Amino acid sequence: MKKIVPIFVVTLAVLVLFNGKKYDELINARLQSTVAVCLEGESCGASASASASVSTLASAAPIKKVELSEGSEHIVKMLNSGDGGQMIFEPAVLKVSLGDTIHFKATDAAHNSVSMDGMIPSGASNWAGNLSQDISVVPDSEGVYVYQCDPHVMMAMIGVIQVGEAVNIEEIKVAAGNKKSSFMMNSERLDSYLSQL
Ligand SMILES: [Cu+2]
Repeated sequence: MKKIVPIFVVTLAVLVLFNGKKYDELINARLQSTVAVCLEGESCGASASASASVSTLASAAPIKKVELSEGSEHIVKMLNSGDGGQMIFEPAVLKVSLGDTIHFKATDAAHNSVSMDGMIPSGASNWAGNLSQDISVVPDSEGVYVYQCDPHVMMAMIGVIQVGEAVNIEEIKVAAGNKKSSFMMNSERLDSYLSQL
């Protein structure tokens, strides 16, 4: 009779192992099954080609990095509506050299350009234009600057300028993470802009 207990334990262990293996197989099978992605009018291929088209789709939108802007004078328009959406600076992401001038143009009225507190290189001078005012800014330090339009900052009407090397990018990313929750609309804009540097 004493042998019954060990046999029971061994049987139980085997069952647990077997079921565990089965469970893993189930999970693997589920992970391997891909959703077929087919274009209208085309026949759906085998699962191999379906998974291939899934990975193609996933890598189809790489982040486009902004090139160093040509020349030493750069224009940023303040717009009610642009290619990137409503209430927007255009271009919203700019890479320039130290000593370059950025001209903010009040193409549409009731916007301004104001450097954001805690989002410019340490020791750099801030700037603040009036509403509907064209201003020209010559950043005096290397690094990343984030600026806003005061009336539309809640709609993430912001812009990013990299002057020379992005020496303060880590600080800017931390500050951007904290700032994001204050945007009522377009909260993905700042991260998206920073990813283009
Ligand atoms: Cu504005």
